[in-house]
Amino acid sequence: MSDRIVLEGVRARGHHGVLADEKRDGQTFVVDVVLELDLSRPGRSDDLGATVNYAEVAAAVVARITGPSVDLIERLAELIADDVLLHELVAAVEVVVHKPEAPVGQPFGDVRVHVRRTNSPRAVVALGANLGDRGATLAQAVAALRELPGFTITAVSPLVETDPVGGPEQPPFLNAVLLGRTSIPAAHLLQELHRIEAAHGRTREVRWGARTLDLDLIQYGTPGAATEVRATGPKLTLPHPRAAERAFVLVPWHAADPEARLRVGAGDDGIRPVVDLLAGLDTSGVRPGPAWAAP
Ligand code: PH2
Ligand code: MG
Ligand code: MG
Repeated sequence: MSDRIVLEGVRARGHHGVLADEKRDGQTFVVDVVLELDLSRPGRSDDLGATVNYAEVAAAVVARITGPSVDLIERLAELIADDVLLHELVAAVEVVVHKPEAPVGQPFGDVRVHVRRTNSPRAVVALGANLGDRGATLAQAVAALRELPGFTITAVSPLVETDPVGGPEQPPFLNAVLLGRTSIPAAHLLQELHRIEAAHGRTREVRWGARTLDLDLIQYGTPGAATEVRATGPKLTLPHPRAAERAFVLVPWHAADPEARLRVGAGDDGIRPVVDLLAGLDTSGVRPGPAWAAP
């Protein structure tokens, strides 16, 4: 990604430093921030909502400089990077913190730290089971994802019990949705989900038939952001083509993330709040499920 927003020379007085004098008297800190994000969408739409408002970034930087004292400019840079990465559209951020009045004890021009941090893609995984001890199997699947290197769970929905949708006559499902951040590429993550399914006795026979465990990759990356993966291959379709119609996915997803958004359709303007999609769906087949078993 070569698009970037550069904010340079944000300056304020702060009380950071290892020495007691620095904490008492304060000094000037200067911060540069480079945000890496796709600027072609705001470039086409002229919409501030499709980019990051640099005034808000500057305000966040000043709040950190003037905020609670830390010892190291490394720490200050990390905190600022974390703040900026809360913007989903930002793929990566570079933060430079200068401390031009630092007590270096020698004549010097500037001292600064540079850090670069990336926003790892978010992944949405739907879980389902309608054979065996459904709750225990789903809890084991969550535990397996927690152990998966390169995958960090950020939220797990409550369990819902749901009437089967499609397929042959079959018992009710327990469903849930799990959110995570991951450094695993989408196709590889799908393989890992299949591996976890197989480890729980799952065989792939009747389409939409009963199963001990079903793990579906619903969305990878943030819709509209550089992290988003859209795919229409034979092995991987992203976002999941039927998620927008499935109350057994959207109800628990919304419970885990009320702000969730899903891309619907092939066009560029199909990003919809999950809550709006739910408003048009019959959710009568979805009931509260049991409490999660401790995994
Ligand atoms: N999964 C299906 C088909 N139908 N119905 C419910 N209620 N829950 C599911 O997880 C489910 C389904 C295909 O994976
Ligand atoms: Mg499924
Ligand atoms: Mg599946």
